[in-house]
Amino acid sequence: MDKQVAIIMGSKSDLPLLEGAFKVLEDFGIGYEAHVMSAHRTPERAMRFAAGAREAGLKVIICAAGMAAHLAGVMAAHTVLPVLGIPVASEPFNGLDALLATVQMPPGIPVGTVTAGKAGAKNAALLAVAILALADAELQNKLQDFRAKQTAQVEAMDAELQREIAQRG
Ligand code: RP5
Repeated sequence: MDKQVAIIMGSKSDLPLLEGAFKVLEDFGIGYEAHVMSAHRTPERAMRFAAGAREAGLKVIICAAGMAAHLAGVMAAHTVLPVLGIPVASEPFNGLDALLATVQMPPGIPVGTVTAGKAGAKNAALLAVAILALADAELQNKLQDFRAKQTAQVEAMDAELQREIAQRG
């Protein structure tokens, strides 16, 4: 399977957060690769990876990093591929630092910043799927099915809640 998405994390400590992103890509049948790279601790490796990503056949790069989270920005500076950034929460600022560092890119070098934390990992993967689906009608149909199932699940939760409330009466 061609690897279309790269998931880069600033540290192996970010891995548990990214399980949801792996699962989404696996559920949609999208090939991916994952690496630990740091904008600060392995700057040359991060730069080389981003610079070679398009030629390697990648289509989207997802970066997760905490603290002064420059990973997504550095990747975006070295590629024209879409780069999505997931702010990772860490002490003492609980992710607000990473959110600002990831989202506040200067004009000209965008990073598509998603929700912080686990929800962000899932959303980054879904956004990557949506980007890939622009050129893949089958994938777009799968995305629509995913949304329909999600809607049905929420409606089922409401029905369950109504039954529980009725039993109280
Ligand atoms: C960031 O610093 C990483 O993305 C991680 O979220 C945070 C802490 O890294 P470690 O000290 O666990 O390597 O670069």
